Amino acid sequence: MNNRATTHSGHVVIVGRPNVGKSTLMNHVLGVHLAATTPKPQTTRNRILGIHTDGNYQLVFVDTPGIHLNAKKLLNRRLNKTAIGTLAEGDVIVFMVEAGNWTDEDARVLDYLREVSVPVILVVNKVDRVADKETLLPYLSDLSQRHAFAEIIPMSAFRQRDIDYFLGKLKNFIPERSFEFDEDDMTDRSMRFIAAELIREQLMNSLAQELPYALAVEIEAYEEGPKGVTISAAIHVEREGQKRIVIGKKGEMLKKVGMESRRRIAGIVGVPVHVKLWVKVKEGWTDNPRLLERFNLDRD
Ligand SMILES: Nc1nc2c(ncn2[C@@H]2O[C@H](COP(=O)(O)OP(=O)(O)OP(=O)(O)O)[C@@H](O)[C@H]2O)c(=O)[nH]1
Ligand SMILES: [Mg+2]
Repeated sequence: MNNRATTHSGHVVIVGRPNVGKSTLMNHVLGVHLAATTPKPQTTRNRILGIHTDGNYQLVFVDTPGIHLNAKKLLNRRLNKTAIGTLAEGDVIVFMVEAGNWTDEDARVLDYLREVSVPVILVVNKVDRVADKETLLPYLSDLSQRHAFAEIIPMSAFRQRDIDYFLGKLKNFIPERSFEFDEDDMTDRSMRFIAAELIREQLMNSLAQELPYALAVEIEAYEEGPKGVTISAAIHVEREGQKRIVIGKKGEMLKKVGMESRRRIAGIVGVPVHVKLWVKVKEGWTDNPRLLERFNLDRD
């Protein structure tokens, strides 16, 4: 006889403009640094699942690229398409904005959300950044006029008690359904994919403004041996000049990125990790359908 309590399971799609903290929220729910997060917009490029199983609830978070305006390059159009494409799979949508800010890009995201039939929860993130908390009330009241949100939750994705409150609210929207994944699954993505993301994260963190968008990381080998994991990755840039910057003086930049990404990846796999990096020039890859496909940027 099956005496297990009824299970609940559903997809929680997180959308919003770039840099509001979507991936940070997912990582803090999971308690693992799975998705790349950086202070720069357009960090996330793919749909990534983060699976949070707690008792008889399985919440499948769907992290998405930030929806943005002025998407001129094919890469940017793909990012928007990926994000918008995930809306259909949500049992509930989390629309994230940044406390105190409402931009044209936020408005564009909301336009897409007006078309969905499932509940939309508005998460107002980064409240820790608001010095004068009194300014928050008129801001929240203005947002509540813009759409019939199922909930409005101000929070900081860094604060555990905010995460706990958010999860508690979220559970009300998760239907009775059998689990889709094993209880200890954390993501739908391979460690190869996650490793490439965490290497790109460290590159984005280390490089100045424009260059991060010209980068793609491709794992050429991922070998598990008795001494740990050895990863060989190619970093693709668009121009020779960019290659020089990524390598850095006497290879210092590459060395730093290798060390930091090694630490991040080891934090997930739990064994020592070695990272070998190469830089290659692929002119115009951000507008090239064949190369976008090769770098996993064609589907989702
Ligand atoms: N102060 C503060 N910073 C936050 C909070 N949440 C996220 N951040 C920071 O905001 C920046 C962007 O976070 P991400 O999680 O990469 O944002 P994102 O929405 O996934 O961005 P894209 O992937 O580019 O769409 C990072 O520097 C985070 O550390 C928060 O609650 N408070
Ligand atoms: Mg992200």
